[in-house]
Amino acid sequence: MANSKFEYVRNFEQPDNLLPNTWIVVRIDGRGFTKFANKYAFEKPNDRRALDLMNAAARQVVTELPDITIAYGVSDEYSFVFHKSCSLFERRASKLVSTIVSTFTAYYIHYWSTYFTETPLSPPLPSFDGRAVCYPSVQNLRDYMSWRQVDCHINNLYNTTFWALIQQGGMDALEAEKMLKGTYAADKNEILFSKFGINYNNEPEMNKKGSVIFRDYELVEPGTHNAAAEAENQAEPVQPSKSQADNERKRRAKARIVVEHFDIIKDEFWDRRPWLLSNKPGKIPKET
Ligand SMILES: Nc1nc2c(ncn2[C@@H]2O[C@H](COP(=O)(O)OP(=O)(O)OP(=O)(O)O)[C@@H](O)[C@H]2O)c(=O)[nH]1
Ligand SMILES: [Mg+2]
Repeated sequence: MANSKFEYVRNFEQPDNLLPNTWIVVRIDGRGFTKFANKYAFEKPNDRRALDLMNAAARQVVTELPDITIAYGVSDEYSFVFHKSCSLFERRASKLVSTIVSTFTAYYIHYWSTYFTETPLSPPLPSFDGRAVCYPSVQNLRDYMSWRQVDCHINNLYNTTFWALIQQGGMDALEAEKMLKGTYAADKNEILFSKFGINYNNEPEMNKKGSVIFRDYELVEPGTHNAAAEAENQAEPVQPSKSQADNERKRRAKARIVVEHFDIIKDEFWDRRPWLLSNKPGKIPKET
């Protein structure tokens, strides 16, 4: 290959590798979505169309990147988890983050008119930032996911009460804020019930729990698999044989990618779905 005197600039490209043998989480977040939500008159505190649109875009990201084992989203954010044994893009942070952000944003704009049928998008168009974080253990990864879901719960309970005080209680934002200052979850539940007859438990699951996306296989009996320990004991990615890799790719491609609103904090969710941590596709459920 011919060298040129310009080629030295290549040396300015520095590595940004992510630590091997760790779970990589890429979290994207809508830029300036407080303003964006106002511009398109999103319903407060939860706009069904906006959340469905986030889920539709995230589902496409999971479809196009089979190394993603699970994704979790709430409000204007989505976390995509790459299995610790994935060698995708040589685990370079900038490549990984830019791929996720651009794929997600492209689909968000593509699907906009499906969910917002009356209001076409106009500049400034929606955009997202992204970051990649490595988590060394299954416990760290599970705690990360739990952190996001607890955050969803705390914010949603607060926002539901806040907006009830305003929309149904006739308060202004300052009065509502003052009323909620220093209150606990039980107090907010009580305000919702006694003042507005709202039982928080009956609020939509998507608002209370956020959304989780994964490939769906046949559930296993809890206690029959130990995917977490197996993943933990793996020192480096096990390279499957070519035929094994082909087989896994085909099964993954066949799997249905589902959007659910499950509790991902409890063990049960993970125990019944060992493929999330083992990265080995499970059994495709029989057609019903
Ligand atoms: N009304 C309404 N607003 C939403 C909904 N989902 C997200 N948002 C808005 O999006 C914001 C997301 O929070 P942030 O990401 O912290 O705020 P941001 O304005 O996007 O700021 P940056 O992320 O720092 O750019 C919320 O505060 C809401 O204002 C929704 O369903 N309805
Ligand atoms: Mg944001």
